[in-house]
Formats: sequence, C-alpha cells, structure tokens
Amino acid sequence: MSKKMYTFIFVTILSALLLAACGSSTPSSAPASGGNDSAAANGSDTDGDGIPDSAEKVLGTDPKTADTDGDGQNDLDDQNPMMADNPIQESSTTQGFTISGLLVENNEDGNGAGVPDHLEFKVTNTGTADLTNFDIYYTITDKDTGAVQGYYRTLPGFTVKPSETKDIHFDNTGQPNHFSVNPNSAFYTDQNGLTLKVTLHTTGLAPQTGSVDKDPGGAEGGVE
Ligand SMILES: [Ca+2]
Ligand SMILES: [Ca+2]
Ligand SMILES: [Ca+2]
Repeated sequence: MSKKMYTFIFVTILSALLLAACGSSTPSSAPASGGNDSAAANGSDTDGDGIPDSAEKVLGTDPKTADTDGDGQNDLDDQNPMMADNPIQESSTTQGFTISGLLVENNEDGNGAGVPDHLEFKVTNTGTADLTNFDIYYTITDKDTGAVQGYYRTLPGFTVKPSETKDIHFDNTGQPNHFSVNPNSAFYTDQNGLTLKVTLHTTGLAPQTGSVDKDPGGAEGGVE
C-alpha cells in the first residue's frame, strides 16, 4: 500500500471521528468548491487538498494552503507536511541587503500600538537597484523537545528600493507586505519556548539569515 493511501485512510478515519464528535451540530451545507469527493463527504475542504478543514487543525496543517510547508507536495501526499527542506541554493556571496529587528512577540504596528504576536523583521536594500522576487525559508524549533517545522515561501510583490528599509510580516491579516502563515503551526500551538531561524534570499545575492527566540506560552491574539 502506498504512503498516499495510508495518509488517505488516516485522514478519512480522522474525519469520521471528528464528524462523530461534532454530532448533529455539523453544518449540512455544501462544502467549499475545489474539495475532492472524500473531503466533500466529511466537511469543507477550503484548499482542496483532500483533507477537511477540521482534520487540518488536528494534523497541524494549514486549511487554506494545499502545500503547507511549500515543498511542492500537497498535504495529503506529504509524509511530513510541516517540514520542508531548505530549497534555497545560492552561490553568490555578493552583499545586497540586510535583515534586522526580528520580532515574534510584543509586536507593534507603525504607530507603536500593540498587535498580535507574529514573525516580522526589517529588510534594508544596501545596493543600487530595486530588489524583488524574494523567497524565504524559516524553521520553528521547540527548545525543549527539539521538534522542528520548516516552511518555504516565495514573496510575490515584496519590493525594496535602494537605501529603503521595509518591514515584512508573516500573519494572516492580508495587509500589504504581510504574507500568510500556517495558523496551526508550532508558533501558535506549541507552549514551549521556540527559536525561529530565517533565511531570506533573492537571486544573485548572498542570502541573509537571522534568529529570534519566543518565550514559553501561547502566541498572543492568534494569527488574524
Ligand atoms: Ca484541506
Ligand atoms: Ca492544507
Ligand atoms: Ca508539502
């Protein structure tokens, strides 16, 4: 039996258990479009990856992203759907930008007002041309258990002009220069102390890395 089939059976059983737990309170409305037959039979599947939203929460995957960790394998097919290997392979040692001011808690908006905990940092263009087509790889490591999650994302639309410093955020607010994250990731579900390590890259320049620790306890305010 294939790994995919094992995963499918696991998700199907999990979905059935979740439905049984929900009992008559389960909505009878049609599922979101894009879901396959198995998901349609077991509740809405927002991202159409074959895993119902309710099961994604239990599994720790993202209900709005078919490929939670960004490694090219959809969640149903991925044996380790929250652990992408780092695909960034860059030979250039040319310095063109820096990253600084990493935050994962006690975040503030541009006016100094507190906002919910999330990953954010500043990107400074130290060169003479606009920088765009960034991609990012970041890991979340539990400092007590050593468990690691790894996520890869491209960052379309994020551009930094020469000498400009721009904030980049990873949350689900949908604002400009804010990129989506897995709402069921360790950052939001793991109560232990965490270390986040970030590698930011754009083609032809040396990748830049940074690290920031999160204290034990839940992320404040969720991901919205
Ligand atoms: Ca899904
Ligand atoms: Ca998913
Ligand atoms: Ca994947």
